[in-house]
Amino acid sequence: MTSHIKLQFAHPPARPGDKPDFSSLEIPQAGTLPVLAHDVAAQDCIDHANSLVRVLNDAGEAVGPWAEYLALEDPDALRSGLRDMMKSRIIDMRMMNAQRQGKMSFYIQGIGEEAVGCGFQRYLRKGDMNFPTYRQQGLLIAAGYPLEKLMGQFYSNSFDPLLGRQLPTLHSAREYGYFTVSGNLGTQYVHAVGWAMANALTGQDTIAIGWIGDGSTAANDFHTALLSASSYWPPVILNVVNNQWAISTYTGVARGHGRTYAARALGYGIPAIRVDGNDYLAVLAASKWATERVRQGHGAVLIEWYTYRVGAHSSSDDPSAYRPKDEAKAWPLGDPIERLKQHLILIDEWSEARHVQAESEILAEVIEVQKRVEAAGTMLDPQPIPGASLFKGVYADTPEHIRRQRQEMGV
Ligand SMILES: Cc1ncc(C[n+]2csc(CCOP(=O)(O)OP(=O)(O)O)c2C)c(N)n1
Repeated sequence: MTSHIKLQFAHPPARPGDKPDFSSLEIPQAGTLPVLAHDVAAQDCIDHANSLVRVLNDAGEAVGPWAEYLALEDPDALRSGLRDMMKSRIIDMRMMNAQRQGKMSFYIQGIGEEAVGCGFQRYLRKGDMNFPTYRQQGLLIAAGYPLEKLMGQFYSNSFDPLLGRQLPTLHSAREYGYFTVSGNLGTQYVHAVGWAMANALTGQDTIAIGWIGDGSTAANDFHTALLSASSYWPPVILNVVNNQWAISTYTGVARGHGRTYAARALGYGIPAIRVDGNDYLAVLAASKWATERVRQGHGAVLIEWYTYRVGAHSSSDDPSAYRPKDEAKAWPLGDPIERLKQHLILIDEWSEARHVQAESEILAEVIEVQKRVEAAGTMLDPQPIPGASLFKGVYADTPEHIRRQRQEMGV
């Protein structure tokens, strides 16, 4: 007897040795989708969840209704966005090198995805809370988080606010709206929804922002959070950063036969839009719209950021084992820094010379902080944090048995 039943397996369009192939992606023209009402219902988001909100066209012009809605007149705001993204990339490059030199154990970079975190941060207010993954460091950089603390966390030395108790890049910065990063994928979503519900119940007007990668949408927490957000309508923005890969697992596995991650939210009755995550202006426009919606009390919203993970998943990963070497260069939505730079040059607010100068200023700043932070200890030159730190920040009131253990340790 022959069975006609066969399982299907999602495969990326190209593997190592093949020519990168993005020909099956549907990339719409910039400026075609209308801006949605803040109280839009899920059933009226079908186009926005299946297409792509884009503002910058191939020539670098800002076009269409979302550009008008953004109405960004201050070029300084765009220049500082460009600098945030450049700083994020420079930090990534220097930290990856430091990891390769054996100065730190591990590093996770966000190269190619800088626009998402750096842009989104612009519309947050004090008291709002991100529940980020390890790849949203751009939120902290754009929030002006002190570089000493950021880098101290990687080196786990006395500059580290967490005193070496977390893996590098799993920051915790409550006062900067950055909830402690959990290494367990997906938890961010349930925490964000729960935090948003608690704040709504206690009459506060701050909002929560959950972050998840495309691969992690396969975790139960994604669905649990969407159901709660759908039932209780808390002030939460749920972000899916679709960067095409979950380590070596192609995005098609987590997506299944669904069309987009944004469309998945519509089934829960949650409005959703899909956005060109390499277009800094589209990121700003979508972030402005989503934060306004949620602050006005219209309930949860999901944004899928469509982007590409240029670097390796982490310092422990080798992407040449599972994807073509030059796939990142072929990504049809380009590089977020190059695209914003091109736009600013086009509107006479930037130049190649200013770009080179900004790069060297940012590099000098990062090197200066890095040197100071490294002087407090690296894995090549360990300077252990005093043992008493073990007992800090754990209990508000130290229980008797812990107090005794501390006494026994003599710290
Ligand atoms: C619950 C859980 N399962 C598995 C892992 C191991 N793991 C770490 S990162 C990763 C891939 C995540 O990919 P994605 O969600 O797409 O985010 P990206 O790293 O691409 O930003 C996996 C499977 C984990 N940390 N937690």
